[in-house]
Amino acid sequence: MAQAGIASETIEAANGAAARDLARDYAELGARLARRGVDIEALVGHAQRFAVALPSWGVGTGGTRFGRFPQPGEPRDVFEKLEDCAVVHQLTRATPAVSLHVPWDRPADPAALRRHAEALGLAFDAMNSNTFEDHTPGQLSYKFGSLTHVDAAVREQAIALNVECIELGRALGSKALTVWIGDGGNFPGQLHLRRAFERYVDSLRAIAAKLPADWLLFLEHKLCEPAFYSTVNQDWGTSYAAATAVGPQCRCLVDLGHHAPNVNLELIVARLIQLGKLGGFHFNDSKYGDDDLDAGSIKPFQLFLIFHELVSAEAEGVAGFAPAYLLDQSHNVTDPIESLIVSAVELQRGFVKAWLVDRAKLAECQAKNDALLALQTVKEAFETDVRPILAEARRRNGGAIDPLAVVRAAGWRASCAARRPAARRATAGGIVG
Ligand code: PSV
Ligand code: MN
Repeated sequence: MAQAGIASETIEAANGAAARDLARDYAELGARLARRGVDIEALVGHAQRFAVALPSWGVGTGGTRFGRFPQPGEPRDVFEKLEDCAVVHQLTRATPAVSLHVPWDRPADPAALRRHAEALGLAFDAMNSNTFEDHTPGQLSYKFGSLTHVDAAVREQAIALNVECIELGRALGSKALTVWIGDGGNFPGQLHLRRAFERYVDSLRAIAAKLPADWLLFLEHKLCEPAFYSTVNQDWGTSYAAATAVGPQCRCLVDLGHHAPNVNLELIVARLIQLGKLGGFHFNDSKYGDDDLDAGSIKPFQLFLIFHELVSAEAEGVAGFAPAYLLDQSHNVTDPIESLIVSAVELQRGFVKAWLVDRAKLAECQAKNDALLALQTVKEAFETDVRPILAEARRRNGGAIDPLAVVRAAGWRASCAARRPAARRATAGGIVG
């Protein structure tokens, strides 16, 4: 039976205590926005419909190659992972779906897992295949690659796992498969760079041939790691070339942490929209290298500018524009549930602020080459404090006005620790499982 999340009375009591201040803040912000000709109610509507999927692997503590420091009460299987995800959604009302990783999340009974998710009010987003680790004793090893391996038998094995993901996803109601491979070379000369890419495309074509007509295949690129010299799908250009070669159901997925420092991510997003190949996102943030930190924690302006591109495309009605949003970050020193709550809200903040941009004024600045006023126009939206809008959207959707305070006060982590003795090692999570 699905473990009920936080008692609704707890949320209602906390909301009751916070309601008066929120009403006052909301009215003040509404008046300020009205002076700018902005209807606060429209912004609440945008906040209310914002949704980002949760990674099943994100509710476990992540780690680095130097170690991992697990939380008490970490989920021990996919059923418990969904219970934690449900709490994030219960409080934020912004995370209604979960993305699974196979074989980490391979259920013995998919129908039972689907019933469990439905009982928790959750659906399934994109499936993910793990061919970057060896799982089963005696299997062919992925040490030197998977979909691009020089040995056809290893490629077949990796293709078969992806096909299994599609079949499992069909049983669960998913509509997409995300493929990230760790394939690449650690030393110059190790790989024939062009041949490896050709094998990648051939393997992807074999996977795409098994996709139901209403499914999408997302290709996730990554600059480096685990291969430290060359990565087969290392950047958005490579990803675009592969997605184009594979066909119309294949799109590019942008993980914000998978680029060289200073790369202009919003420009990549704009290009992929323009080319009709933006599949979706893995949201996170990073100071140095990877998908390490929580969304919006380091570069909130960049996150806002990415949403500015996304919202512009939506507002302009770009044909076929419907990217998938997913969080993918490594929670090494925080409670993963708290990080996911804060990150979901951070994304929603970027989304709502992007709707605040005065697009007519911006178009005018662009037409006049007024660079300074153009920047001020986007900054005006970015600098607006939209917290009352986000809180009001959560309140109206039945979530918590202050989700972080509620998850702490309700003692969810402590109750998990009591119910989930760490008899065995918690399942994989984060960058290093
Ligand atoms: C790889 O770093 C990645 O971003 C891919 O999305 C994986 O599926 C995920 O992290 C989990 O390791
Ligand atoms: Mn990712």
